[in-house]
Formats: sequence, C-alpha cells, structure tokens
Amino acid sequence: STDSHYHHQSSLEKAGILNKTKVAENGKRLRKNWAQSWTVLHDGMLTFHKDPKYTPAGMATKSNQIVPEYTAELKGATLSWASKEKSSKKNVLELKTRHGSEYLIQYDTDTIIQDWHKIISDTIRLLHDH
Ligand code: I3S
Repeated sequence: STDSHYHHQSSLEKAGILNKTKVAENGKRLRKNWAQSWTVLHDGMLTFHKDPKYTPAGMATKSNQIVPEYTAELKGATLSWASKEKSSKKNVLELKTRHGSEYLIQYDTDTIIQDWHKIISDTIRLLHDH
C-alpha cells in the first residue's frame, strides 16, 4: 500500500479528481460528454460525482453537496488502456462493467492515472478471487 490508497475491510479505497465520460449503457453507445469528476473507489464500486468543486479541507462540510452521477460495479469489470481510436486524449483508461456500461477515464499526469489503473485493476482481481 501507498499513502494514496489503503486496505480497509478487505477492499481498496481511493479518491481524487479525474476526467471521465460514459460511452455506453446496457451495451448502447452514448455520446461523449467529458467532464471533471470527483471519483471515489469504495467497496468495489467506482462512483463519479457531479460536483467538481471539491477541496480536501472542505470534505466534511461539503460532502452533502457532492452528488453521485454514475456508479460502476467493479466485480466482473475489465480495465484496459484505450486505443487511439477511442480518444485523442493521452492517458485514457477504458472501463467496461459486466452490465454493459463503458467509461473512459483520463488524466494528463502519468503518475495519477497509473495509480488509478493499478488500484482499479487490483480491485477487479480481488473481487474475482473472492
Ligand atoms: O469520439 P469523438 O466523437 O471524437 O469524441 C469527441 C467528441 O465527444 C467531442 O465533442 P463533440 O461531439 O461536441 O464534437 C469532444 O469535444 C471530444 O473531446 C471528443 O473526443 P476525444 O478524442 O477528446 O475523446
């Protein structure tokens, strides 16, 4: 574990700002709508929030203003680096849930997206092994 994520009740946890767009739901393509999102990994679920106006120091008082937009169940999901055809942006991850939802997740800073790649992959693997 690093200080940016840790084991808690046998699941991995992490939170931060990412860029995301949902691109499919129930296998049906959606139009891209890239937006910044406060993103939380907890209990094998990845939740993207609508409110990007987040400051770490204000979490306790602002938590009731952070509205979930999408929740992706990681059990049975797959994660890969997106091909150039999927997006012109750099550092794009493609998350596909077992229910047929697909998300693109992006961040310009390599270390940030690599940390998310690792913890989401580790979570998918942990959920698969249990
Ligand atoms: O896969 P696409 O259609 O090239 O995705 C681009 C569009 O969503 C575009 O919006 P418009 O549909 O209003 O043109 C976005 O501004 C682009 O960011 C999308 O492409 P990238 O390569 O950035 O994922």
